[in-house]
Amino acid sequence: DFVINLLKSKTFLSNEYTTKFIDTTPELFNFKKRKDRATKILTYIADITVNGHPETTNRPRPPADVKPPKAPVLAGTFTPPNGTRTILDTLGPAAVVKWMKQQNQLLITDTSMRDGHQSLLATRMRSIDMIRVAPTYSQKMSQLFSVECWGGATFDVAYRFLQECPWQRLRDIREAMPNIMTQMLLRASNGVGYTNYPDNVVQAFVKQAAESGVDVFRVFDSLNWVENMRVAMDAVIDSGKLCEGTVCYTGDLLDPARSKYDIKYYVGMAKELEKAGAHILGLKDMAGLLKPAAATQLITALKEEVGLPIHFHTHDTSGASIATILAASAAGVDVVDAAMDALSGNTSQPTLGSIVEATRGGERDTGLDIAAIREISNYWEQVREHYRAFESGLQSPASEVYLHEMPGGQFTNLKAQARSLGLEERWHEVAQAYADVNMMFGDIVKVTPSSKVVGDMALMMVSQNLTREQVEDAKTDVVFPDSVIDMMKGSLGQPPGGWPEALQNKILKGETPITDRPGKHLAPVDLEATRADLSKQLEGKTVDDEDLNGYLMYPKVFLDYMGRHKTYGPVRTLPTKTFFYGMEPGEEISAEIDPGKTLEIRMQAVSEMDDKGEVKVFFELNGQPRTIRVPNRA
Ligand code: BTN
Ligand code: 3PY
Ligand code: ZN
Repeated sequence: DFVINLLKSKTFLSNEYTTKFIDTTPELFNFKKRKDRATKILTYIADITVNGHPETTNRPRPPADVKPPKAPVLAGTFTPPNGTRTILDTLGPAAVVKWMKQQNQLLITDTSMRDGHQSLLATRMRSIDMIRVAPTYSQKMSQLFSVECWGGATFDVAYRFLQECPWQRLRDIREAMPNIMTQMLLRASNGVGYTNYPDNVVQAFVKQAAESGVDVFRVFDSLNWVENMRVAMDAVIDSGKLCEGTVCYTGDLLDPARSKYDIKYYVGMAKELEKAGAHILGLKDMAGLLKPAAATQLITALKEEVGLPIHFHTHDTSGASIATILAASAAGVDVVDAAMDALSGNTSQPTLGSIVEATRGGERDTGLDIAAIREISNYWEQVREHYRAFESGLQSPASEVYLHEMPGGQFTNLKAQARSLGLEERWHEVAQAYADVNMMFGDIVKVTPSSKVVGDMALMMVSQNLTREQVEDAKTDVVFPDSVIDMMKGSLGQPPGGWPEALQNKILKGETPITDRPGKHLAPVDLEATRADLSKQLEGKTVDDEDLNGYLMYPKVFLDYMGRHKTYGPVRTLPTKTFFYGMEPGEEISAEIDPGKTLEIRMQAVSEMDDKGEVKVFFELNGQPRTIRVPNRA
């Protein structure tokens, strides 16, 4: 019943639930028998029940008795306390910066809804599990600096694997949590994709993200090339939201043998970002490599030389990140990222509750309510159980991260890729190869998408038993992965000091690389022509700006999503267990497909397969019997 109450509460998706144009234009389907949304959802449940969900087949299952997660119960009505969003909304970005500088407490960004599940659960967390707890954040965590809940890998995973619209997720969270700033991760010219996009596509995307609800944009470049960040940064600044221009940390500041990335390098880049108009300086330690003593040096230097508030992001892959957080805090960092306890640790962010406890009573006391944190974390703990299929199986922190330097978000992914290539047993060789490739490429920043290129190369070397010497040897023939060829052509931009020439020549076989901004070589997209063309592909329907921007980022992924949406309807309203595992006879669920329009679904039974290979699934829908036939593909 809590589900019903929850769904009735103002908090849950008071917007439209579904991808607008399909659902509001039934005439689209006149060419065949039109199915209503309830029938589509029943078809989905029947199909998953009979055939399983492709993403969870052969993966560990949630405990048999897993219960729907219960969000904390909130007092009837409340006015959200003022938070950072209130300042941004009423006074603008400069006022937020001014406010930040006046604060003594260590400010916190909660990453549970983005990097937390991206790094622990393969980015598979569904919107419904986030939106349900957003009102609790609004009411009890209003002192948070921001909630990171969008961007990075979440954008395409939403369409591709979760069959839901990322824009709607953003609007829903925004509405349920109007007083705290939302934050997104933007890969500068790579948008939320893996390759550079034309400038006007990046600009349109940022404009839409700002309109749909993003307040803080963390903008980084995968090679730390400021030149390639300006288009995105300018677009953020123009939108009136906060631009967090970001330096990615790599290597080891304390190692004299890794002098390429020294204090001077980081301070220099930070100053460039300040000049480029950043409101906040992001320091992004995507692999969790910044050691405590290095944090003291680096934050102290940045504080002295740059006038911007500093926002530090790290990962706990080594297990040592809390020490670094405390060192950064003592050196005067303004904001740090943390994940709620149940979604923290290992390749995710450091533990939010533990940071709150560790700083309590000191000069940087966060002022956050530890009881509220426990309540919210208990909710995330129940949520996490539903995603066992996506757990990495990583058992412990590992100092090996200082060898391979893989970003937290890539680690488990690359491990899964290695497994699928039959290289699981050779994982530690992959880790070593990853480190070798980094040095071979000139010691580069490794973060999406450059990290993926290094990973592709490392897997290739291990699977073909190639050593660094062989790859570098002009006389040994090597077939390089496309992503490596592309990066050496300059398609992701330029690393500090350029690419190693001999290797680049070998890879490009005489082709001349570009050395200026890839965006300069990409013609602007005719947005209105694209909209018209997309509309045609979608049988004549009006295409709004969110859908247009989704299509521009990921044309095929978006179209596939739309195709499935036509068949299965607003499956985002289903409980997570139902979405991934279907239903059992006797089970009852509800799904609110529009504000106030709730489907009460009871599954009765599943028939034997008939001679056409079909199975009948018997439901009760709002008390009325319904039978759905699906092919048995199992
Ligand atoms: C996905 O493709 O992973 C998410 C959407 C669900 C697609 C449904 S699941 C049942 C049926 N079997 C498939 O392989 N695809 C559809
Ligand atoms: C992303 O780009 O998705 C990242 O999380 C990089 O760290
Ligand atoms: Zn991260």
